[in-house]
Amino acid sequence: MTQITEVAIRKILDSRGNPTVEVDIYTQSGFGTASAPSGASTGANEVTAFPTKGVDFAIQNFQENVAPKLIDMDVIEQEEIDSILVELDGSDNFSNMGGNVSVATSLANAKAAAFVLGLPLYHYLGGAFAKRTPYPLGNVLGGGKHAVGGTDIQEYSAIALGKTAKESIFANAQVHAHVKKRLKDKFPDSAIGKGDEGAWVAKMDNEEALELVADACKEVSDTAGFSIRPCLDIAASELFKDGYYHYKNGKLNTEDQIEFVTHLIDNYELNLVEDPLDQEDFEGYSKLTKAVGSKCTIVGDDLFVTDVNRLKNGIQMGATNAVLIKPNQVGTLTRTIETIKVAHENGYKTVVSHRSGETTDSTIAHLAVAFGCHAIKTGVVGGERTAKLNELIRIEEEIIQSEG
Ligand code: 2PG
Ligand code: MG
Repeated sequence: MTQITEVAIRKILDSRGNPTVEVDIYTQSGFGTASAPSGASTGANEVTAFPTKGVDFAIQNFQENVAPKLIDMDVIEQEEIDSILVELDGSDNFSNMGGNVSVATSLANAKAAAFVLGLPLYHYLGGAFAKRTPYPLGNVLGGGKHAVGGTDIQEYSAIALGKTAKESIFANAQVHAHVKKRLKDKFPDSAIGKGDEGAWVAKMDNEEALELVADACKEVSDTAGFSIRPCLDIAASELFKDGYYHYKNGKLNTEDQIEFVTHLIDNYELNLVEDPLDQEDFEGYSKLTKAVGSKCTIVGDDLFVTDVNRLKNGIQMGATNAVLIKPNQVGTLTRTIETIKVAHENGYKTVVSHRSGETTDSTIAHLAVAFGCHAIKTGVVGGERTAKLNELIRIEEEIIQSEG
């Protein structure tokens, strides 16, 4: 009853209008469907999302060479399914099959297994003790590769530290609305746009933007009665070239960049900073984390690309105190879980994350609860973002009801 009877794949749109894939896994007693997102500021060490011949080629390859091999395999054996995917790809970075094809298959398989067992995915993966919901982290203002004409820094976010995920999710939405109001007041005659993830975009200096977001967080926090703190994803690898971090108003060497980030953390009481330095600068990360790690969560995204070996190296060097988790950076659920486990065993926080090009797939909400992750980064508004947040609200409701 838990054997795979049929596998389907289709091309669907992501939120940027680019093609991505959705995979269905069927058994006699249930099925699972999952789709894959895509990044714009991708890390150099991520697996390849699609083979160079494109999405249509990837679909044909899957239908001819992968799907038939999955028939009769057992959906309960997630590790076996994932290792077959790695084996069938045959490269070291999913460049033949495409990491997006693999991750959609891997997640669809887990969802089929959960369905067959009659459990929600978070419960199937995390067991009876998976009861903690993550803090929502969502960007409210931005630029970089996600928006034309915005700040150099990619994401200015809010993390609401409410008692429930639900109140925190609504608080982040309020911050988003307050930021809009402040932008309208500040630039009454300018058009104000939105970036790929629904964050506001305005032509602003990096620090001026942070001040505005920090003020909006404080204002909402004062009425909400719990802490809401500003955060950044600097996506510094996108700024780094020939030994310098290039901003519109000048360039900084590594020491200056560390000083700049430390100043931002101290001055604006940042709760979390992601990718403050270039993706290969483990040493720079160690220096920064040594200086500010006790008061701020320093997250590696492009630095680790959810890869367990890069994370182990980072842990050894004291590079950060947290890791961003994006399943499509590594291509399988098994690899994703391995990285989360190593992080937690070493006292690192985990932040499960969306990509800038998303679908309405809400699997990451389940992963964040299943593995007791510290936070979930999903943006604040927009259908493909709220799909995940609303799923988290449903999961939390179910957990509260089950606790009576
Ligand atoms: C990031 C992500 C998501 P992208 O840098 O963390 O916000 O962006 O998906 O473009 O890599
Ligand atoms: Mg990032």
